[in-house]
Amino acid sequence: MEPQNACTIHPGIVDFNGKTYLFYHNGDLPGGGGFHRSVCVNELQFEANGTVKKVTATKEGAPQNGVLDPYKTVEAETIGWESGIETEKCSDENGGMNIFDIDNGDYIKVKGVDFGAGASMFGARVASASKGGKIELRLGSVDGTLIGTCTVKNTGGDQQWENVSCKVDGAAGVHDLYLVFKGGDGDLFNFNWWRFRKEQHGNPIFRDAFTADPAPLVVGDTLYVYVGHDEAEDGGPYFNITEWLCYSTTDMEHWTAHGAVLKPTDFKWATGEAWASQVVEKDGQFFYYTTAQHGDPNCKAIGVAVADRPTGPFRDARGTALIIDSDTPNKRGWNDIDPTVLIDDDGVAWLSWGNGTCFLARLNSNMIEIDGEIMDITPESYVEGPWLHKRDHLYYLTYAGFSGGSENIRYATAEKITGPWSDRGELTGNARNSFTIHPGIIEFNGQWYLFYHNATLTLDGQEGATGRRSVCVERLYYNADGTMKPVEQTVDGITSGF
Ligand SMILES: [Ca+2]
Ligand SMILES: [Ca+2]
Ligand SMILES: [Ca+2]
Repeated sequence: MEPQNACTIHPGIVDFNGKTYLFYHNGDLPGGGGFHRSVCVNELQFEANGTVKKVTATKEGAPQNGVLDPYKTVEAETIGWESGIETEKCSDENGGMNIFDIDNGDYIKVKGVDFGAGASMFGARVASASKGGKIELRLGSVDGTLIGTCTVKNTGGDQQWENVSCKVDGAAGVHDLYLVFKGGDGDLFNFNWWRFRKEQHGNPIFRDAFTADPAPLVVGDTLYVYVGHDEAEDGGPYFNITEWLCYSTTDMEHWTAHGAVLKPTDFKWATGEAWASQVVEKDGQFFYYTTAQHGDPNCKAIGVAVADRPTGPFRDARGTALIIDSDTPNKRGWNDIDPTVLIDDDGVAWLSWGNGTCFLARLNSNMIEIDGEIMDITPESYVEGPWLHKRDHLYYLTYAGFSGGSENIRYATAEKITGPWSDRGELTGNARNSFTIHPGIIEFNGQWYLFYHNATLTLDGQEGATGRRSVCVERLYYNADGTMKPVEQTVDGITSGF
């Protein structure tokens, strides 16, 4: 490369996305030169003999290498070109930097944004100590096609962050996106991040089958949800659940059905009844803790199956049930149901389960034996369906309680998993059209979710019912003291808001 108009030059060379790049500096920014330098990049190419071709420094820089995914959170400080804005350190959680000095007419250009089949919403994380303003979303140029306008109001401070959103129409395929800021005089607002949302159908999330008792599991970049397959017929028994199904997603928008991954009859001691269950991962193996009907003795029982992959094939890990009725003090024939497992930060796994009584026991490190005594940790208004999770240092026991003639979701928290547990009241109200409800709580890509079921789906002319349920999901938020904010069961699910 020829000398640039700064008093030094400095190479930095790297391979990225199949190309090689030369970083250097020049003095081309307005006011630059001498020791006021600015970093540049051009592509580096090689001769057949391995020597490097001479690089011509260009104003255009290196061509775009890939497209930008607008459906993942994009930092507002992700910039292809800008006019009038500056960056500063952001005080928001995981905020990195934020954009400030946003005046009327300033803009950010982001090149090569791949909207795919189409976007339906735009959301942004903003703060404003003034009257706020608007973010115009335009394609191709600063006055190009307007696909949406997002309004920002005063948030009570220039580091008081809130989410705002707007509907979007007409964005599909790859475009240069312009975020154009409009408003009155002076600083309008600060801007941390943004993302778009695809078209979605909301709740229930699975529409190819009736599904119940959701149990989410994150493995790498994929979220799996294990469910019971509801197949009750009108006039028949309330419940007819003969297998467990699995679905997966990487974006919470597109779900892949994996079909049946386990049946009660895969346990030679079981006769049927694929009731509530949970899968956890330990050392690359996947353990499926299930409820099933035991043959002899005739009772509900907890089994455990194991697989090398989250989608199976799962096989009985013991050859016998893990828990049968006589293992617990109240021998009612059907109270040993609904297992949940939490693997604690110290690697110790805990199993909780039960109808009417909530039991807790340590699992052996092999994950298929109870280690020590079975404790009773029954919380307030407990019915069944416990779900254990941990966030920071707090344990959460979320479960189906009872209110107004059917189940709701309640929870308790504790500093130690063995208790004492503090009652935290209702998390949700009753499920629509379903006597039962069942929580499944997980964090995925930085967002917490509550999975549950109702019975609002009509499929192949069959309406939802007690034995024809359907799995739904809502976003879950915490208060500063670690308690969970009450969750409203919605039709839109996670398709609206950000
Ligand atoms: Ca400005
Ligand atoms: Ca940011
Ligand atoms: Ca029992």
